[in-house]
Amino acid sequence: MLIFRQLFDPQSSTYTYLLADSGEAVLIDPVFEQVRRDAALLAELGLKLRWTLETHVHADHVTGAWLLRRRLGSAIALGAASGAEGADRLLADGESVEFGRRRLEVRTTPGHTSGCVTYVLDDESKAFTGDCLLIRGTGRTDFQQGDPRVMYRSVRARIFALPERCLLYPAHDYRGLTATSVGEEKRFNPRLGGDIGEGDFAGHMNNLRLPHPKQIDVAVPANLQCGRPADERAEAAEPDWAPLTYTFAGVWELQPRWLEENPHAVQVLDVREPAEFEGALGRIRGAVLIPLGALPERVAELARDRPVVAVCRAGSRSARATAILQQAGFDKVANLAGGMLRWRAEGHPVEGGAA
Ligand SMILES: N[C@@H](CCC(=O)N[C@@H](CS)C(=O)NCC(=O)O)C(=O)O
Ligand SMILES: [Fe+2]
Repeated sequence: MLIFRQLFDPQSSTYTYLLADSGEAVLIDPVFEQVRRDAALLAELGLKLRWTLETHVHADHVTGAWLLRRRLGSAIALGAASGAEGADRLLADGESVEFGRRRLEVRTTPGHTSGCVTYVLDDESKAFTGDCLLIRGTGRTDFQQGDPRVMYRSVRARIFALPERCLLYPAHDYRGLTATSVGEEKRFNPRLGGDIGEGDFAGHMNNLRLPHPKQIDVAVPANLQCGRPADERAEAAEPDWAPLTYTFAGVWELQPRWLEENPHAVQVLDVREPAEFEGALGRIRGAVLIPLGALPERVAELARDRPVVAVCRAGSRSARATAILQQAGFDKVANLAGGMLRWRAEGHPVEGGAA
């Protein structure tokens, strides 16, 4: 069964798409700053990332392709006309990229840039149009060899040639719209739908007068290297004080076993109510009790120079505690995965509690 997710980067209004089948995934247009999030989702869904696919060399954000390859071993592919270096595969018109039992077909759709491609799912139920066709709009054509007449022909001959029911997913939307269809855009696209001709479209596009993307001077050179930063150390530092897991929910988690083996490396913060702390589940030796409701007022009781591991009954309240601590400026914070329930179930030592 096809797995499909639409992910959003609020900074650049970029959509990243996850498609997967039989345990194998592709990401279309991943964003550098969202690699940690995307890797967490892949791990939670039990997916192996085979490919990162670019619709084009982006001007407004750096792709996550290089960083994902480094972290997860995925291969990088993008259009042959992109001019990018360092890809594992350069895609020509009509070629396919496979994942599980499914595949995406490559259609060259230049116009926003000369190297733009659209990826069409094998059954033509979905297509990923990059910055060629947007929802009731189009990508701009005023830089990176953009050309409105070329874009018009790409849309009309390559995208509008798909079945009307085919859902279209762009690389951006600046109003929060998420998807459209070939039938809808043929009728309602205000720039090139209906009877609008190539000259009309060029007239519209040549008068947009948009400011250049804020990131263009950083993004284009990095993306021409598939997202390899000029300074490789620019990669966001991962916490190294313990083997933490980042969840798609946005929480740093620590496994119970490591805490049992490294009891003096951290301060354990128990955020349950006093009766629970004294109750049947027991508590972790040395844990400091600050009930969650009192934590915002009592953060000063915790040392700022030692990592904090938050714990509660099942891991929910302590997850909230990690967010409160991060807001209060603590940078080494983690949630004890599964809380006291899992700590007990796995037989780790407790103080107090029922035998
Ligand atoms: N304000 C945005 C502008 C982004 C931008 O220009 N996006 C390009 C795609 S790379 C586009 O085609 N935009 C179409 C539009 O803004 O109508 C930024 O600085 O990043
Ligand atoms: Fe773009």
